[in-house]
Amino acid sequence: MPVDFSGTWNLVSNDNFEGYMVALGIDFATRKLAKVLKPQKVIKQDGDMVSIHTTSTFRDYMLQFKIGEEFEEDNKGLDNRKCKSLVTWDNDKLVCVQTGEKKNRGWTHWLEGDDLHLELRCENQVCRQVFKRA
Ligand code: VLP
Repeated sequence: MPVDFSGTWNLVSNDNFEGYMVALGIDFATRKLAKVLKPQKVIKQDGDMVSIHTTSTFRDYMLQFKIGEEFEEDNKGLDNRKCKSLVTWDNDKLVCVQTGEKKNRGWTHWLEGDDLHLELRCENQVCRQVFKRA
């Protein structure tokens, strides 16, 4: 296990979240609400088992998976599209490929100094988020 992402993390920057949400087909009213959120992530990593709980004042999203094992993801409360997701290590980066209706969908987590980084990808849009420990 190269890196441990466990902890509570607060969003401090969010570049092109709007473009990512448009690519996911999130409606205008929801985007207006979502763009001002400062979500918190609670990550628990125990061997190959990982849970990522993203919480906000508007909506929460809970993801649990085993690294290297494909699973069905429902994206409930996000775009609500189902996809097949697979999370693997790429050196010290945790990479998720979300196969489904949307091309090039996925995300990558990594640590840089004390910061947690998250790149969210959908179609031709990339959103970059940075989190600091709570
Ligand atoms: C939907 C797109 C905002 C916007 C409307 C609802 C949950 C990696 C991964 C683990 C994500 C987060 C995806 C956010 C997509 C918003 C509600 C915001 C709070 O995280 O950490 O699931 O994919």
